[in-house]
Amino acid sequence: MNLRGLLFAAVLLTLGPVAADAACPGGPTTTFTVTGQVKNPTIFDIHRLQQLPTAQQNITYFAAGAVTSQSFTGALLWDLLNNSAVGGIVVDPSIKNDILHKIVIVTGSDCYQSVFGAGEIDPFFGGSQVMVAYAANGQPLGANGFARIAIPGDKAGGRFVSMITNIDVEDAANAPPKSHW
Ligand SMILES: Nc1nc2c(c(=O)[nH]1)N[C@H]1C(S)=C(S)[C@@H](COP(=O)(O)O)O[C@H]1N2
Ligand SMILES: [Mo]
Repeated sequence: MNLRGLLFAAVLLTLGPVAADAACPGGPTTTFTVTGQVKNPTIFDIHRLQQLPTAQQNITYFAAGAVTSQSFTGALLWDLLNNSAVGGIVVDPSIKNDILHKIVIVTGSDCYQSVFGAGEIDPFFGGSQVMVAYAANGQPLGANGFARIAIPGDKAGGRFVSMITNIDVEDAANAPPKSHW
C-alpha cells in the first residue's frame, strides 16, 4: 500500500467507529418515523400513538435469563400502519398477494433491530398481535423510550425493540432469492 492508501485506511479506521456511534447514540426517544413503502411517511409522538385503537396485553417473557411479566398498553403495529395518517402499506394490485412481499423493519436509537413480515401481522393472514407499546403496568416506558415493541406469545424479549426511532416498510424484491450458491 502506498502512502495515500495508508493515510486513507488510517482515516477510515479513525472515522468508522465514530460515524457508527453517531448514528446509534441509544437513549430514550420521544418520536419515531414511519418510512418506506407506506402511503404517507409520518412522525409519531406519544399523542399520535394514543389516538390509535388501544391494545392491552399481559405478557410474560424471558429477559436476560429472568422471567418478567408486564401489562403492556399500546397500539397494534398493523393498526399503526393502516391508520388514517400513514394510510397503509403501498401494494401493487397486479402482483398476487403483494402484501406478503413486505417487510417491516423496526429500529431502536441504539440501532438494535427486528423485522416482521407484513403477512405475519396482517389480520387476514398471520394476525399476530405485535404491539407498539407506550406503557407498561400503566407507567410510561422511561429508559426504554416512549415506545417499544411487545408481542404476546414470544418466549424471550429479543423482538421487543425498545427506544423505537424508525419503522420502515420494504419489499423482499429488493433482496431477491439467489439463483445459485
Ligand atoms: N433498542 C433495544 N431494544 C431491545 C434490546 C436492545 O439491546 N436495544 N434488547 C432486547 C432484548 S435481547 C431483550 S431480552 C429485551 C429486554 O426487555 P426488558 O427491557 O423488558 O427487560 O429488550 C429487547 N429490546
Ligand atoms: Mo435478551
